[in-house]
Amino acid sequence: MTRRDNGAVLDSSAASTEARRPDAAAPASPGARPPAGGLPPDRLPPAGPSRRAISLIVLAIALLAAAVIVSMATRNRTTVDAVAGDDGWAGAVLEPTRPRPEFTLTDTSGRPFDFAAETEGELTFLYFGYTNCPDICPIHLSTLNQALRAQPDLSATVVFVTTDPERDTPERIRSWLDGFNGAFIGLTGTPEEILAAEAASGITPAVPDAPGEDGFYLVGHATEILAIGTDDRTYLAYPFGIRQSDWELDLDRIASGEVPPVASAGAVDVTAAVAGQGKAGEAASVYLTFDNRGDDTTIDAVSTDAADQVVLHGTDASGVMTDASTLDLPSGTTRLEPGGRHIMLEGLRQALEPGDTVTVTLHFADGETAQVAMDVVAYDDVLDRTTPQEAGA
Ligand SMILES: [Cu+2]
Repeated sequence: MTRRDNGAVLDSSAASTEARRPDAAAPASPGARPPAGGLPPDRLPPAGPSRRAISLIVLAIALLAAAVIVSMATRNRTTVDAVAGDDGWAGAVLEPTRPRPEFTLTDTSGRPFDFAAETEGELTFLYFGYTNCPDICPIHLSTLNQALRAQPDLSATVVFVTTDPERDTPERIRSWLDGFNGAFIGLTGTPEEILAAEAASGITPAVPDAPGEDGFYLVGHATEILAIGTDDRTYLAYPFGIRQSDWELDLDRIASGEVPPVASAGAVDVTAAVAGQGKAGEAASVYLTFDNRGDDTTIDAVSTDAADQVVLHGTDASGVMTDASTLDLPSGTTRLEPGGRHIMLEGLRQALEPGDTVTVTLHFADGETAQVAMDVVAYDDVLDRTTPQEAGA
């Protein structure tokens, strides 16, 4: 159940940011394991301000946390239900999944590293931490390295981004990573560039603590390792504390071509999603693939902030496109693809261009909803991205 809880916490980056702040202020030893369900940055409380100021801050944070937890519990019910299905992944499945993050930093040889371009199409593990970290960073990276070594047929790229660019020189990052695996990629940049990379990855920004008398300081940072698939979706997050054996189970599944769904609602998984490009004021098509593990069901409506209205287009017996008010999803696989049924976003509020992301919400007849975030692709890529893929999917 702990893992399910993590999935819920990670559901939206905004919620997880807020939810984690209280942990950052709570007393915690750098060696302590985070409580189940939360992913606290590994940091000590600051030593500076007065007790009264701290207790006021703690009170304010506690109230904020309570509000966030209540609102999360309300807003994410569907997701919690969905994640509690039969997915069984050891990592927390991100719902909705996100595209591969786009940012550029500098690698340990001093060259610019365009993350999305350099790792495109590769299974990638992305982690933000720092080399002076007393335990979480070394244990987490070492566990990942051992799990990957146990799966030698699986090709994966591991990218470490420092959250402490002042002390973590490229040379220091290189020698520290070499202690785990010489193939691990290390990145650094200006504090602004690193913040941008954290934001692009949906990761809580790291915050350095005040230095002690000896000048040493810890850095509070998010502790999840993100997994980004060969389909360029960020679909799993591994919180600190995950065991090597659990990680190996997920790597087995990934190696056999299995991927976490784009989104889930009840017994329905959305296993692929892509949107075509479109100009502002005009229309764009959305193509989804559904895997319905339960009884026949129906999507009653689709909503989005990206367009004035959403129309479900069906095809009648003679192949003529017709407006349909609902979309039937019989048990099994249903594919919306070019030339067949699709979802039209009409009256785009702004242009959708390749590389953008668009989010729609599916409303099922039984009251379930699912948010689906997808890449916008150029017309000439639509067929490639909607054609069925083999390999276990
Ligand atoms: Cu760390």
